[in-house]
Amino acid sequence: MRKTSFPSTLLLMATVAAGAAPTFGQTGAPDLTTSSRTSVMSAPVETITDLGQAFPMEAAPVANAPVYSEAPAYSLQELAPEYEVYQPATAPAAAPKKDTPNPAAKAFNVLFYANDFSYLNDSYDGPRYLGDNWKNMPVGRNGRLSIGGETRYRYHSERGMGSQAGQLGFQDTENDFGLTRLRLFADYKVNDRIRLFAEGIYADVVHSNDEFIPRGIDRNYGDILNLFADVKISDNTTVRVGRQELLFGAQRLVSPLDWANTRRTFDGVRTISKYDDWNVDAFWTQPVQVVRNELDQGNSDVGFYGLYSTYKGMENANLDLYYLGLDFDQNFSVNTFGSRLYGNRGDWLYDCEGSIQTGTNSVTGADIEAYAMTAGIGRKLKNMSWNPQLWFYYDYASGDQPGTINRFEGFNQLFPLAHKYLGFIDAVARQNISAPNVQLVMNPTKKLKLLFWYHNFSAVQANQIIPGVAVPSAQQAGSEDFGNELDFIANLNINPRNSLLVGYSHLWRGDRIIGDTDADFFYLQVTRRF
Ligand SMILES: [Ca+2]
Ligand SMILES: [Ca+2]
Repeated sequence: MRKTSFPSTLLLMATVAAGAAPTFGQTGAPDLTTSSRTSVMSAPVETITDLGQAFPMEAAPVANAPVYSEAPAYSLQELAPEYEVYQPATAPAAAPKKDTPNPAAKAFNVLFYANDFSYLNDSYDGPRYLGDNWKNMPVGRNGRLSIGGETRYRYHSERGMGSQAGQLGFQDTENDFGLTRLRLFADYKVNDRIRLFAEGIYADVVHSNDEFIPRGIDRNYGDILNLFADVKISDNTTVRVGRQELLFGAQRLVSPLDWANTRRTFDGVRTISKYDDWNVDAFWTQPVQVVRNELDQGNSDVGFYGLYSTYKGMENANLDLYYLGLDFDQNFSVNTFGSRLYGNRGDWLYDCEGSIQTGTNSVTGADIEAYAMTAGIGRKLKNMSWNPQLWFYYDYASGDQPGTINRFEGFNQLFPLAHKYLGFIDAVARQNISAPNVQLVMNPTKKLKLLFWYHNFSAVQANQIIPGVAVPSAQQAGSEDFGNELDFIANLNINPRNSLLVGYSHLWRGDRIIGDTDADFFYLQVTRRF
């Protein structure tokens, strides 16, 4: 057993360091800027925000993309239903294909409002799938209507991952449950200038063990994910008004969080502008809070706004520059300035992102001074079988220094796809973390993708907590060693509309963890789109 003498013990839960305090509900970002702490037992495990997060990562809009398509610039290939393998858009078309690619393979996007079924026109005579008859249907004089959706089932087997009353991660818990979800959308392009888009969701949990407490973002008994109008106001610019999901860059800071059973969304307005070398988006929104048995509403106490731009003028590389503002009325105001450079040189790949944060915590009066960075370099191993792609990453996010009472140095991860990064067990959020990690992706066949990802986690500030995402933990001050995690995924694309995902993760707890066991996570997911 590890020593847990009180003064040297941090009793905390994930959202805590983060400030168990006010969260934005499941769809919001954990309040990572308050520095209050709560004891382990008082930690309401089920309120932990921001659990899920899918794998999707998809990048900035493509040059020359149709106005309605936010198709990934880097058509990062999909591993999980939305997992991508890095494929620079500007690189020469991959391997020469003997047969023409199936256009259906790219029709669905992580964001259903960016789906593109325009290939299903009168002259198309390629493969067809369930639901294709409802796509791109002529309506009125110039209108087109597409209707479709998705069913997803995921079975979880979790050990040492909490989600029971009074139990944190790395304690003796076992939960087996299933997550079910249905999404339906209708996309009506009225004419060249106007478009209406609606998407709904129903998400639920099935489980048999009574001790299990579903996470807040597992259930939503009928709600609206997207309901907006697009109006093209000039050749370059479209204005979008209404409820809308947001996805920027590699989703390290802003994501619809597809892994979650409910997905994250926002109410507000966004302008989407495309020029020769630049895409520039501006938005002002309120995060929508998931309430399982009521209609979800935007949180009027919170403002999330910003400017996200992508420069496409370089060969084989893109540069993102952004500003993101997050105001939480009585709690804090944080500004995030960042950039991301990603691309390739031959078989070498790179993906680097850095952001700094300023602002104030209105509860403590402290100034916010924080930063985070990711440096990734990858290589396509072309001469090996299964087309491996190997990546080395280093992720760093500042933690609060206890000695500086007037400054809060903990990074606020905003609204990320936290599940994808820093381990699929979801025990580590992007704050107070130093994490070298290695990723290997392989394609044994066209339809099968395998991913291995190994992480090492250390605290930047040994006396501060590393917040969890879905899995909070009790941690001991003084030790930096959080542990190591191995993630494995196999994804089979049965066809462009149906996929099967199997995953297993194990987290070897380090000296820092106060608990009885390592964490194990097995899951199986079946997705059908139509
Ligand atoms: Ca609801
Ligand atoms: Ca401080």
